[in-house]
Amino acid sequence: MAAVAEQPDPGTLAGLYRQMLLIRRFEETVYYLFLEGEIPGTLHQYQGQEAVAVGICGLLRPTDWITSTHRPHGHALAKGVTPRAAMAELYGKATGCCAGKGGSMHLGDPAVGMLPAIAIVGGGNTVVTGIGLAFQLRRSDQVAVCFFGDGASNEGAFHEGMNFAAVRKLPIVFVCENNLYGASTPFHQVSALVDVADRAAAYGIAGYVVDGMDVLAVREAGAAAVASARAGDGPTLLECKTYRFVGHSRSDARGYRESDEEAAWKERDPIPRLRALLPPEAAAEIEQEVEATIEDAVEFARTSPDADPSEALTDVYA
Ligand SMILES: Cc1ncc(C[n+]2csc(CCOP(=O)(O)OP(=O)(O)O)c2C)c(N)n1
Ligand SMILES: [Mg+2]
Repeated sequence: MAAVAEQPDPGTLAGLYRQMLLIRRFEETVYYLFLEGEIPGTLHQYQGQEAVAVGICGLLRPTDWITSTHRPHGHALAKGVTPRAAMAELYGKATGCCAGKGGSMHLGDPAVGMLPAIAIVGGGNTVVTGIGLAFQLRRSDQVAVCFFGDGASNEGAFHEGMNFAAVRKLPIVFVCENNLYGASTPFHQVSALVDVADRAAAYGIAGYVVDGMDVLAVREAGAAAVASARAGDGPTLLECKTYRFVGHSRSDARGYRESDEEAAWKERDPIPRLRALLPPEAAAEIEQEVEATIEDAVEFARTSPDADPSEALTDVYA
């Protein structure tokens, strides 16, 4: 694990708390709305993993890009998709970040540097090399970040993407969110290596294990990896050990997990952990703000027009 991180200034700490809480409350709210039948489809939720998206995306510029997965709500909000645009997308509304055509598994917006999320496991791991190569060929100092799961690390795309990025020294940070399971499959049953980070050595790049339940540790490890990519020193693999507090998707009763395992990880919830570093009044003020933001987003989504069927084939490139 990375060393204990140095504490950022109070404004930065407050910002990290606001972002993590925004994601948590967004997720809790959409779960309720999904059960009420207001949100169609299914949801793959991010409760528990907030420190990873917030720790990394807080280091990026609007012109840096990220790729994401079937579990993209946290990445989208952390990279700058507005709560209104994200909520409206989940509702299938024309005002959503993908005009209501993508839904939960495809959140994104090129305007904020997020490729609409790819739900094919490992899909982002090769696509991100194209983004990184474009940045390199243009001689820009932009950085691309690829978020992916432990399950994706056993896909061929993981290996191809890592190798290509390493050999071409592309400006990429690979961020593995190891939440211990690929759906119901425990990672230890499908990997003889304990740490995904150790695989970096096979490609000749650095890999680090990071406490993914500590936003400051993620931020510290991420800062070095982003700086290295931006300086032209090539990719890094960060493995953030984390845990999803909810099922894989909304139909998952989590029968494959022990309740004491869940309780042990809840003890490490990144949100109260950071709150303890803030003055209580400042934290309470942020909590009120976040509630108002979420209420506003729900109201916006509810009252927005549905995506128009006549638009179904616009923005389709093949
Ligand atoms: C190529 C491919 N295989 C299988 C699936 C079905 N599937 C969706 S999510 C998932 C598990 C992914 O696990 P992981 O990469 O650890 O991400 P997590 O769900 O834990 O965030 C699977 C098998 C898929 N979407 N794509
Ligand atoms: Mg996983």
